[in-house]
Amino acid sequence: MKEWYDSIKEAQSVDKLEEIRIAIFGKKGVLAVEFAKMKSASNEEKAQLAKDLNTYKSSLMNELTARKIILQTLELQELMKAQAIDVSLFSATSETGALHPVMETMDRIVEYFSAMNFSIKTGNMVEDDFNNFEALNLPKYHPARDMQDTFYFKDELLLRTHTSPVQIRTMMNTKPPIRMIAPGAVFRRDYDLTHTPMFHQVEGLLVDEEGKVSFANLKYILEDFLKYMFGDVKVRFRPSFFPFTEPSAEVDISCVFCKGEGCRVCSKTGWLEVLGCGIVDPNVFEAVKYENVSGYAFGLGVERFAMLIHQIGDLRALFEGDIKLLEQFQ
Ligand code: 2NL
Repeated sequence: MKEWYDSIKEAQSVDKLEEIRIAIFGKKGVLAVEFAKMKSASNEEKAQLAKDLNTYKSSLMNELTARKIILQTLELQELMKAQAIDVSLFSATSETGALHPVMETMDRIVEYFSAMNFSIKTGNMVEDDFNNFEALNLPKYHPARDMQDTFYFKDELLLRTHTSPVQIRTMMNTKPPIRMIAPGAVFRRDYDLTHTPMFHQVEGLLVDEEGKVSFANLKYILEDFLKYMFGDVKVRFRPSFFPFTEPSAEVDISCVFCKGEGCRVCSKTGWLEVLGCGIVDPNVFEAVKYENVSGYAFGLGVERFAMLIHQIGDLRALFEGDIKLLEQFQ
């Protein structure tokens, strides 16, 4: 039996120790064999043998348990060492996100008009006929209301084709004066080199007492705004037409690519169209039941601004989610 004490002491793993335990205490283990031998012994011998064997049995069990605790502790320590985490190591570098160029441009536009005391208003993308068309002097059968150009739902609902309904709703539920901009996504059935079915607009509206708001006021703020956005550019106003303003104008800046020399982007004119604006048409005020007021309004496409600021040639590049392109605007 003595050699089993050595085996226990020399066991180097919990697994090995378990093998030894089975060899001693198992059904066919040495103790079972020794106890079986008792059958053929005399009665006095039996008593002595049983006493000796029971002593061995309990002391071997003690040794096994003691050794098991030591080996388990050692194995746990090994495991902890192997799995240790070095908290002082540098982690893998993580990528920083960035604003999409369209949103960055929109933020910059909003920043300017905020500083000029315009409030920022957003509204619903799903609109009705009155707020999107009727109130804006776009009567039934006006070509702009064509199914070709507008996404319609059932029940006279539609996706707004400009952010003007935000101004209409504001005028319907607020007394003048008003000084606001409406930034947001708008929708038109158009898809080619220069048009996407969803794009972003910022429209502005200022309303005050009759005779207080002039085209000169409009001209001043838009010139200041365009210089804020594009730096040292020339600005010019050209007569134009919108159903919701009268008189109306389109606004050009000197070409940011060729500095007005004439190039492919500005079709050799030296000018780029960037804005539409005008004095609010009396029919609009009538629709929202405003009396004895005057106002100006303007509207611009944010994607066009973003493309001119970042010199992006193809509008669709802004919407394809190409990581290579977006990474350039970190
Ligand atoms: C453009 C032109 C414009 C407006 C939008 C407007 C809104 C109300 C009343 C009168 Cl509630 N006008 N908006 C006025 C002139 C031009 O947008 O070229 N946008 C991209």
